[in-house]
Amino acid sequence: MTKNQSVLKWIEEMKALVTPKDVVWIDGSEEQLEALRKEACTTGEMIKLNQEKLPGCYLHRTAVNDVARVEDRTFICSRKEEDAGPTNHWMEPQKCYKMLYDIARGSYKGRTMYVIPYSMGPIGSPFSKIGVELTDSIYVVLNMSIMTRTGDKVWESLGDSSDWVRGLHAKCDIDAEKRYICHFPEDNTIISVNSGYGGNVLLGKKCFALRIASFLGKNEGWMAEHMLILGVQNPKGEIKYISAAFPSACGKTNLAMLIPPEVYRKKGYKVWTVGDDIAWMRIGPDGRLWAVNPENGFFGVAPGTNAKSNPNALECTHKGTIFTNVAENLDDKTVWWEGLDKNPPENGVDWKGNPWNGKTSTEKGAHPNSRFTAPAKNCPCVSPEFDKGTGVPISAIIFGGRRAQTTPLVYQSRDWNNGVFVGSIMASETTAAATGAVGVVRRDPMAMLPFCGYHMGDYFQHWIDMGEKLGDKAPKIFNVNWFRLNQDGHFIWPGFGDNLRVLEWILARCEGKADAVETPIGFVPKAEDINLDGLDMSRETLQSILNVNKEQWAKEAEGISEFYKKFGDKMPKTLKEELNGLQGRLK
Ligand code: GTP
Ligand code: SPV
Ligand code: MN
Repeated sequence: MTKNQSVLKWIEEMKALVTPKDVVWIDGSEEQLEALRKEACTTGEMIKLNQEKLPGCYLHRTAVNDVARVEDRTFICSRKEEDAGPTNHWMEPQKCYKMLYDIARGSYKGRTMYVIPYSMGPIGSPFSKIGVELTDSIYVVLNMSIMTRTGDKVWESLGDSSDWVRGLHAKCDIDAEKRYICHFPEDNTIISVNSGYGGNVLLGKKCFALRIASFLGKNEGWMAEHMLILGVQNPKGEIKYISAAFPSACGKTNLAMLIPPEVYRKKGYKVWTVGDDIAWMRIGPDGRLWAVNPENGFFGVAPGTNAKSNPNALECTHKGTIFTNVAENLDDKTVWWEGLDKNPPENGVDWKGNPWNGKTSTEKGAHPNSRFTAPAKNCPCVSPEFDKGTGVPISAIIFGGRRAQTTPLVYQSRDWNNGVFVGSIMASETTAAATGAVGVVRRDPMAMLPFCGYHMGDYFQHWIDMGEKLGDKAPKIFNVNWFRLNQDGHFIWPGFGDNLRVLEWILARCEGKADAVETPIGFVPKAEDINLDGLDMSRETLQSILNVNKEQWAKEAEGISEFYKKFGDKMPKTLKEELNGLQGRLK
C-alpha cells in the first residue's frame, strides 16, 4: 500500500463513484495472484487448463461483442478539439467525464475494486512511468500482472510524487452501445467502460504506453511508438538493434521473435527480442536514439502462430499464459487456434463458448483476434538487455504494412525527413485487431493512427524535430512489405524467419556496406544483394517484388495528397515538400 496523498485521494473519489463492496490492493505477490486465479475459476471467469501440458495456463472468453479494440468509441479528450486532431474522436473533457461517471456510477456494487500499481518500463529506469489502474475484473488484474511490472515495489518507486497516470476500468454490463475508451492527456487520466477486451482494458498498454505517452513524449522530447524492438547478432557476435512499426496484426511479434533460416543459423546469426509491440525511445547521453520496451509480456495474436511460423512465440505460451478467445479442447484441457496444427479438437468448445467439432465444423474455433498473454521471460530469445533501464541503441527504424501491391519488399528512405515522409504515408489492409471491415487499405501513419494521443500534424513535426536533434546519429529509416501477392493470391515472399534476409541488407546499408538502386520512392536493393541461399526463390521472382511501378505510385501519391489535406495548417511544410519531390521524380 501507499501513503501517497494524490493516489489515496483519487481512490477515495473513485470509490465514492463506483461504490465497491471492498477494495483489494495488488501487492505483486504470487500468493495473492494464485488466490485470484482460484476465485476466477470458481466463478467461471477463467478456465484452468491442463497443468501438466500447460502449467500455470488459463483460458478466458470475452463477450462475443467484445473481441477487439473499438476505434470508433475511443476518444482523445483534450481541452481544445484541435489538439486531438482530425484522426481522433474528440469529446469536451467535462462533458465526457460526466457521461463516463454517469455510466460508471455504482457499477462496482457488490463487487471488488482491485487497485493495480504498475510501472511501464523497468522500475526506476529513467524511461519508466507509473500508472494506477482500478478495475472490477480479475482477468484484468492477472493480465496486467503479466504485461507490466506490478505490486508494492511500484509504490516505493512512486514515493509521494503526483506524476502518475490514473486509470479507471469498469466492466459495467459490457454494453457495446455504452462502451467508451477515453483519454484525458492533460489530466494523465484514462477511463474505460463496458469492455473486457485486452486493448480496451489493459490500460497500461495502448491507452497509457501509446496514447498518453505519445502526448508526454511530444512535450518532454521523447517518442512513444507502436514498434517492436529486436537485436540481430552477427557471426562476429556484434548486436545491432532495430525498431519496427507495423499496424496491428501485421507481423511485429513475428519479426521480433524470428528464428534465422538455417544458412544463417549455421553462420552464427541470432535474433534477440526486446519488445513486440511498443517502444519508448529517448536520445541518450551519446546522442544516439535508445529504446526500451515498457511492457513485461506479450499480448500476441494466436491464430497463425505455430511451430514453423513462430516457434519462439509458441514456446512463450506453454506456461504462465492466459489465452483469450481461442478454442478449447475438452479431451485434454488444452487450447487450439486456426493455423496451430492440422489437428483441431473434435470434442471442443469454440471462442463463443459453443460445442465445436474442429474436424467437421465450418465455423472458426478461435476468434481471428484471439490472443495469448505470456510473460516476456518465457521467450527463449528474450534479450539479455530486456530488463536494463538504459535501453538499447537503435541503428535502423523500419515501417511496414500489408500491401498486396505497390509497395516493394524493402526500400530505404533518402534521409531522416524523407523517412518521416515514408512513415507518414504508410497504408495497410485492416485486420481483425479492431472492429470494422477487414482487408481495406487505409492510411495508418507510423502504425499510430489509432494510438496517437494528439494532433497527427504535430506528431509528424515531433518526428522531424527528433531527427534534427539526432543529426548524423539518427537511425536510418526503411520500409518493408512482406505481403505482396501473386496472381493466385499467394504471398510471394516467404516471410517469417526469411525476413532476416531483408534485415541483413538493412543493417549492411546502415554501415554503408551494401549497394542499392535509386528509385523515385527511395533506395531498393539490387536483386543480387538479398541473400537467397537455401531459399527456393528465383532472382526474377525477387525482382518482381523489388520493382517500383511508377503508375501505381502516381496513384498512391494522389491518395497521399488527399490524406495530407486532412491535417490543414498543421501539416509540416517539410512533408508537403517531400510529397512534391516524390511527384516530381515520378513524372
Ligand atoms: P499486434 O499485436 O496486433 O500489434 O500485431 P503484430 O504486429 O504483433 O502482429 P503479429 O506478429 O502477431 O502477426 C499477425 C499476423 O501476421 C499473423 O497471422 C501472422 O501469421 C502474420 N504474419 C506475420 N509475419 C508475417 C510474414 O512475414 N509474412 C506473412 N505472410 N504473414 C506474416
Ligand atoms: C493491437 O491491436 O495493436 C494490439 C492488441 O497490439 S491490443 O492490445 O488490443 O491493442
Ligand atoms: Mn499492437
